[in-house]
Amino acid sequence: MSFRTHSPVDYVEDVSPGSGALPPRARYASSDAASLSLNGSWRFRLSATADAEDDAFAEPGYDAGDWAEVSVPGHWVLQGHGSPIYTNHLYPFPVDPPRVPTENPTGDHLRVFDLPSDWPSDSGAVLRFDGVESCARVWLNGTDIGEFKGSRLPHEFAVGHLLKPAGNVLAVRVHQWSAGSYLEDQDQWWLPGIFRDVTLLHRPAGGVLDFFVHASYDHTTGEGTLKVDSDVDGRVTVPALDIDVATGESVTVPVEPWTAETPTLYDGVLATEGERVPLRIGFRTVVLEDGLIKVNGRPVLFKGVNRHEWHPEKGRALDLETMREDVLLMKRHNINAVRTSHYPPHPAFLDLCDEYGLWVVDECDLETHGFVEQAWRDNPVDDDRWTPALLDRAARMVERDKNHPSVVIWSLGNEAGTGRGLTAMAEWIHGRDSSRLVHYEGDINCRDTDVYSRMYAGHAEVEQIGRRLDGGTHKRRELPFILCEYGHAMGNGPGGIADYQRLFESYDRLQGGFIWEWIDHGIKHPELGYAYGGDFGEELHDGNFVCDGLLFPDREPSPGLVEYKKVIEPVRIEGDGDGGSVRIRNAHDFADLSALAFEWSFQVDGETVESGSLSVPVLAAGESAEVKLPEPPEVRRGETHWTVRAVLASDTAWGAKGHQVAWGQFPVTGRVPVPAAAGTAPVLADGRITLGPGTFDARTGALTAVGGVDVTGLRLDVWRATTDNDDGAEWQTDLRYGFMWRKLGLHRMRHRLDAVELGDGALTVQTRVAPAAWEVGLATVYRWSSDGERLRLAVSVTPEGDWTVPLPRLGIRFGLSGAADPVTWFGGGPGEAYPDTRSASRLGRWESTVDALQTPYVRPQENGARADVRWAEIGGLRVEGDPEFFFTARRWTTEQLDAARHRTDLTPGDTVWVNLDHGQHGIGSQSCGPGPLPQYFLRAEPAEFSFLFSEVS
Ligand code: IPT
Repeated sequence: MSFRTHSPVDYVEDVSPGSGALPPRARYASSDAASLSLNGSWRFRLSATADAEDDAFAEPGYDAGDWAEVSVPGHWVLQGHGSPIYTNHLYPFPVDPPRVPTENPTGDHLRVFDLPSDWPSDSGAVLRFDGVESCARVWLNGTDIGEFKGSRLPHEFAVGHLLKPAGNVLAVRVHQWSAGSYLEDQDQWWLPGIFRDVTLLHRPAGGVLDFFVHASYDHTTGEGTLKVDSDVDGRVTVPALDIDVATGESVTVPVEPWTAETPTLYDGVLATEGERVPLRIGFRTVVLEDGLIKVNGRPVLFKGVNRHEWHPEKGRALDLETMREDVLLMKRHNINAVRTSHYPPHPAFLDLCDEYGLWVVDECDLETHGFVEQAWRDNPVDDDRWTPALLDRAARMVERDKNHPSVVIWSLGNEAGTGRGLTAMAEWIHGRDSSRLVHYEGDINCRDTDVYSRMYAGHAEVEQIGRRLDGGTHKRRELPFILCEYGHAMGNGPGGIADYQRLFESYDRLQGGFIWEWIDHGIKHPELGYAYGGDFGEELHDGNFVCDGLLFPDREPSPGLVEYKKVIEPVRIEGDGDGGSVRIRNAHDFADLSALAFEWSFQVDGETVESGSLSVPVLAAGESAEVKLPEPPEVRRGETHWTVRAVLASDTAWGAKGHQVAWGQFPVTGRVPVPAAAGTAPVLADGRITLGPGTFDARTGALTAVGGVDVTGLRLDVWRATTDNDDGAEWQTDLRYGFMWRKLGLHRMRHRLDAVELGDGALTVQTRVAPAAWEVGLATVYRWSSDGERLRLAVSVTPEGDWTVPLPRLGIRFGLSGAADPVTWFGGGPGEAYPDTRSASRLGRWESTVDALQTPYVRPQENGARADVRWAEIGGLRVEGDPEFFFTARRWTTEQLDAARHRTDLTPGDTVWVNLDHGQHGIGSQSCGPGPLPQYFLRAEPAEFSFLFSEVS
């Protein structure tokens, strides 16, 4: 006999999208119809299973006085009830679709509300949920009005007949796991709850239902054509364009087009008998033509990011200001496109994209990545029983977002394998909206899609694709290419993005890409700083793979974002080689240069000695000009540079006058050679050797002081606290050097002292630096000399044995005692830079503190190196490098940095550890993509480099 018959919670495991909801329709931000936000504090009760409690709580009069309270929108696991789980693609429950575990955290939410006194007395009303994870059942005043899945999609219910003026009881039961969870396996935290707005909307008789704004632009005539299809007839007015037409009728007038660079929106109104809805209309036409994505007749280059919704305390429950901050940060960092990975965002985000100007790839709430573990068996997207749910998701996205000019591409979802369900979605979308393109990366042959899209392809392959030598189906060969994900911004990195950008700008077919991803999903944590996977005791998790953004969790830009901003600048500023003029190229797709002002400055040894404004012709998009620079100032001695900057000429919606958009820097006269510093002989006395300002231990040859500055532990150093990109993802088939370095023991090098030799002009210390267990080593000679005032160290390194791996770093390290602040240097700055992340590093004089030199990656790792440093002063010591060096200083050792899991594991000691590196290995993107390109390898080869030490006077 079986006891599992019909249960009141059967809907949870039902593949259907739900029941009771109204058909999906266009979203509009406001109207003159009344509405009531039901956001705020709700009563809350958590149960361990879906059916632990009956539905008595939904009945009017139920006393929930002893329940907890949660904020809506919100996730209960971030409000003290249960905890979040992070997995990349593994389902955190047994895979047996559509069944889910008996342990199914279920949150009953209760809210009692009165209608405002001026709420209209006619009965039409709709209750709207903008996002609930993952499945909800809803009762109003004791009546069951339906249930739904599709976490990041809106659901509306007709409720007018159930409303009372006062004491309405809205009960919502939310289940963490449902059949829908199988469709929502995006790489992110699993966060149940009512995480977007809940709103009651008055629906007046004759009010607006669904409508579709068609606003196209003909670049050959400069005219826009507007037609608004509406389920309810009415009129459309656009005062600025003198438009007043009936719905369904089209009208063509001269307009300014909408582009991400010039986001012209026209305010209009859709008026039906019962309602007036404000419209924000952007005229633009998206087509596939000549194998390219063109908007308003021109190909576009996506300089994009993948954006998950994230707030370090509120999870995916974002407020408007946070969304605006995201958009402003993107605009200020030259980003022009967003892929809404991997679900439609809060609708207000798209309003902001329309307003400020960002191209949007709007992606459906769909990912079934976990099925990859079973060779995609039982994948819902290839099982007709699930197709209604997939079509429901496609429709809810397209219908909600179809009136946004910013949305230019619909994406079916992410990492869901292949199958008939995806084809059905693509067919439906193409049929419903022929004015946009369809994307899905998993459709490798572009059977259903209009764009060839890949993720994390290496540079060489991208170049092949750009050259159209990649083969593939006939259809695919005709299509443009985008990298929907590249440049994995986990920890330090991504490296190599400038090299991608060069490819994008060299081959028409390559229409750009989207960095993975916008922001680290760290959760603010009292002891750990920011928590990541595993910090909540999850039995399965993927660690800090969830912290892979260009922003830290608190939205501070990481060096990766600064680098990206430079790499994608919309104006290219290059020197002509002889210092007399500058070449300016307008790299926009649409905008001319009228919004920008140009400034020149002239630096001697990194200090600006003169500056002025530069008059640059108002170049159209794509045009270049050679612009003459003024006569350079007379300079007797020193290294000189021109710096030319493009800044906003006046305040814009997203940036203030003077905001720097682009810059270029080029040398005029080269570096003055570092003096030789020889002539003084080392003197041995009392167990010490002195050589000019240097004091050494006579037995070991170790430097102990430069003048009055104590120095400890100076020696060759090859180890860096491996970055996420050094470690690489475990599925990578390429060599993962982080792993190999550790295996070889580069983190535990032994230093054998072979000889301390006193000569006439030098103190020479011979050593061999090598790891236990292996034959490889680095014969290292430290040769000290002095002119009496300054102390010169020449290091020569000769690899011995069979080195099959590059070195993490190559240089020296030493400790300084006490506070070493301030730190000043002449070299690259202001931020960190590594061989393949150095585009944004600008030569100058910089001042900082040891603490401020650190880049606070959520999982601590190598960071903070300043590149191309000529000299640095720290803790009373001055160091000049020949050649230039990478400069790093911190209040903990590399070993401590390497061992730390969270920022809070790092506590400053008494010593400041300084690294002066002749080289660093590239960064790459191997935490998900390819490693560094060969030209950024730090190979184990013979090397010589020197430093000149002196006491700061
Ligand atoms: C790719 C996913 O699309 C994205 O959601 C994220 O997981 C990213 O990787 C890594 O952070 S999938 C990967 C297997 C290429």
